[in-house]
Amino acid sequence: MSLPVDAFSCSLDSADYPLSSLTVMVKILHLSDIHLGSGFSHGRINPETGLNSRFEDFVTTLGRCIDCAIAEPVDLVLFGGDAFPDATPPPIVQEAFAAQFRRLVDAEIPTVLLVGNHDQHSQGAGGASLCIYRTLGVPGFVVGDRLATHCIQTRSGAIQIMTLPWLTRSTLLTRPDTEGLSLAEVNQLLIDRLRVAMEGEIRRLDPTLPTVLLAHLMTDTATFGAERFLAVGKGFTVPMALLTRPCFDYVALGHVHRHQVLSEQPLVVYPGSIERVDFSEEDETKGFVLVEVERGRAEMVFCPLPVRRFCTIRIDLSKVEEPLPVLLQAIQAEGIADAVVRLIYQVRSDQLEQIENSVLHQALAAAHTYSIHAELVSQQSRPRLPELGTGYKIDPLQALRTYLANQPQLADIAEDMVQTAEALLADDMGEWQFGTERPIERPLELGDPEPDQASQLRLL
Ligand SMILES: [Mn+2]
Repeated sequence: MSLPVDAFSCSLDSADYPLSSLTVMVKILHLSDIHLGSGFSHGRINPETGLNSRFEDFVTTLGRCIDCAIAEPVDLVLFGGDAFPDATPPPIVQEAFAAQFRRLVDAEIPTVLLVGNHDQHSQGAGGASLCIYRTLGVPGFVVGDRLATHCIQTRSGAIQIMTLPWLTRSTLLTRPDTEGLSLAEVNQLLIDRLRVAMEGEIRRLDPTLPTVLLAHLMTDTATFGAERFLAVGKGFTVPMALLTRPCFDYVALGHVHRHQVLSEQPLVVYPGSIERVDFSEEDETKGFVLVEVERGRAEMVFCPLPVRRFCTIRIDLSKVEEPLPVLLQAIQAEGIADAVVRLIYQVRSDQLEQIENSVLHQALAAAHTYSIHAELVSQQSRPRLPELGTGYKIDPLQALRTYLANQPQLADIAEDMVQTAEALLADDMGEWQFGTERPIERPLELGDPEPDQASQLRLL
């Protein structure tokens, strides 16, 4: 369904707003990456409601964002994409999301919902979970599922919002376009097409109105701490030069979960996710941003949210005499009350019987939830896969084969993985559907896994 039904498009004739260039200052709440319905493994069932406690956490946190939008009140809410973990959330999750955003309708605060990669359905005719808000004609709601400019009349005046949803290769390129091209060449072609498409939109902008670009993408300068090797094929990165155009007074981004300001002129901002989705976000402050935008100027303030703490306790006991007291001390040193706790300790096999599990469980009882990971260290401190230990240099393909040889549960797909890796390494697109964007369910882990980075990538 591609009929543009946009109640808020208006004529871009500035004669409608003769004083706009002098007077319009629009206050915006910009939030992103809600991922409502994810992270259940870090929660527990609330016996009073029967619901997962992490689901309740996410709903509470989303509620706080909406509370703020209404209390200010802001003139406009911009959501930067990734509402749910996938495009087909369970009804209860969809309902919780709708119930919060409904409050903005009641408060008559216009809202733009941008489509992120997690919101797009990759099967059949595609579509996005958020498009239902357009189909229903929810008053004041705009769905950004294509590159388009929406002129929105707010309480404080008119503002232009250019929406740029998550782009896939198939959005901008056809199969013949990419035949015989390397991955790098395809990326370049995508960027070129995007540049042309954006140029067309930019030429139609009213230069007197405040203008915001709302986009779900990875910029070439964002930090997200993941291996470049793992990032291959996940999507293309957009050069900052495409975003830092003088026609934009504010660039509202979504996709990267770590809050960051990428440019001051114009302001280019990832607000980050509103809740910790997993341990990769343990050290990140979560929140949203409030922005004041007028033509030629924007100011923002980051508003932290009081979200549940994640806490990793990592300790090597293999060289201590009395492992249990040391372990208990390490737990007590952390404020674990109501936190999601991950205890990772290394022991020698001969120390194992000194670790009393019942005592450990007691020590961790104050946590909201916890998991315990014991890692055995042999006297020679041999790496888990000796072939992948330090001091060995092997190529990525060999590393993958070695890893797969030690993972019998992956035997079914091992050959596919090797072939895909070969194609990627050879820069050969082949049958690799770049940008079909089914989220990778299991991150690729080579040797000693870096679960934080791998899962961060999976969730973006
Ligand atoms: Mn995303």
